[in-house]
Amino acid sequence: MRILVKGGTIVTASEEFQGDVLVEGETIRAVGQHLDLPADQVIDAAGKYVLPGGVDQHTHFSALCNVGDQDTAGYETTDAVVVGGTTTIVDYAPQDPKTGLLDSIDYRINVRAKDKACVDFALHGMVTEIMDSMFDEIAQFPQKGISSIKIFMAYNGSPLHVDDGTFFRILECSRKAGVTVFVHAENGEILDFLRRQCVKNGQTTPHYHYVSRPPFTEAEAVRRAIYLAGQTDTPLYIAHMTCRPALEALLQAKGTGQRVYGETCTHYLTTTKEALDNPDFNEAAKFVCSPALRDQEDCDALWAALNSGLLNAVVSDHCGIDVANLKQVGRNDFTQIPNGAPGAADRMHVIWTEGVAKGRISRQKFVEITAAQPAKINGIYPRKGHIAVGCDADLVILDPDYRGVIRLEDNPNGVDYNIYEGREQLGRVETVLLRGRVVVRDAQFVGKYGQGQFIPAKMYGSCYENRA
Ligand code: DUC
Ligand code: ZN
Ligand code: ZN
Repeated sequence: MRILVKGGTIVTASEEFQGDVLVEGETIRAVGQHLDLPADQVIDAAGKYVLPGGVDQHTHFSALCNVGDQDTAGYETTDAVVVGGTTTIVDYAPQDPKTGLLDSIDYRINVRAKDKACVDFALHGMVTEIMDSMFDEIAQFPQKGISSIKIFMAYNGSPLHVDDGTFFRILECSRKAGVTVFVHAENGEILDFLRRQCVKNGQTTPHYHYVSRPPFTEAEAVRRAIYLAGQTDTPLYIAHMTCRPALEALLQAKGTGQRVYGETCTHYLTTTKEALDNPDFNEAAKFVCSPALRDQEDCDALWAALNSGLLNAVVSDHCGIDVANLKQVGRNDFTQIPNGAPGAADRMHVIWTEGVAKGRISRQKFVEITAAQPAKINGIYPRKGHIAVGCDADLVILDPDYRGVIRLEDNPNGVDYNIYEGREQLGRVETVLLRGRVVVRDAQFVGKYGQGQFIPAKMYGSCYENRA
């Protein structure tokens, strides 16, 4: 099957030009101007942008919530993600109870995602229960195509928490295997104290979620993580950065030549902590995520950090947790509210609207932070995140003239809310190709459940390059 995408404006992280893309089978066969080649189907992209399919390097599908014993929404809900213009996710693979890293990864690929995933997916290993065997397991990541591991400095008292000694050992064995270490950087001990103190004082509404997670607890952990990574000469990737003091720590470390990198999330760029002040518990609980939402000046600092290159990617940190169900356990105590919100289906539209359409970032920067860099960091570039001969034919055709409003009912995400509900939407993904097949037409899913494949990653992702 040959598909010719004709007359669009092709945008990659490095260039923008009018042209055509010829797709044959699953890959891109030709890119150029006035391609006059036979095709089974021609898609007219005149007046539209042709972008690489989005790569969201931080999602949590079918994963145990940080509070309670239930899972987030599963891979069958990734139909909404592809409608939103993301064709690849790098999903977290937490350990299943009493199970090692590798077995948990296998189970995810062969059971959890099988016959369900609508997007292609790579995986991050994720430590959620410290085991002696895990250091040997990380050494085997290259054979499995897993190029990264995440650890939590927060959540003291839960199996998620990784102490500094274990973190140090993980840094060492990851460097030897070419695995990139992603860290959730918040000072767990101080958070534990502040949260207990709030509850003791009867301060139990979602408002106290951000009161008990102040920016300095993030900044301190970022500095400590950077220091430890520096001692082992391991590149470090800081997940979901939210605030100016944490960015300052990243900037200082980069200035010394250390290989340190960071991402932020759609919601930290576009939503402030006042969302947690809503007197309606349900409305406030939707925005309980960690780290907490911050101030407008932090949002502004994050946009600036994307433009300067200090931050490399915008991710969704998608967690499908129903507010009518799971979040209710924290109705009388905010510390019991499972953390996280859905966003993988909206990331591309919200960043296009708030970033490109409102003049905060260029179109090329958009591609860089939503597709190209995440693919490079995770060892799946240029197969993913780029438009060139030989790349997977993952293409998004976006209509910049669309004007609308984000509504859950227009793209149901498998969760009972959308944190961007009612926001204006400027521009819309109309057509999506996943490995050469049209899976979204007229902004509707027309693909198949199970069409998504596991994409093995190459080790030594881009964080290992370029000693600054
Ligand atoms: N960290 C994440 O990365 N996602 C959800 C909750 C958390 O603490
Ligand atoms: Zn985290
Ligand atoms: Zn996350």
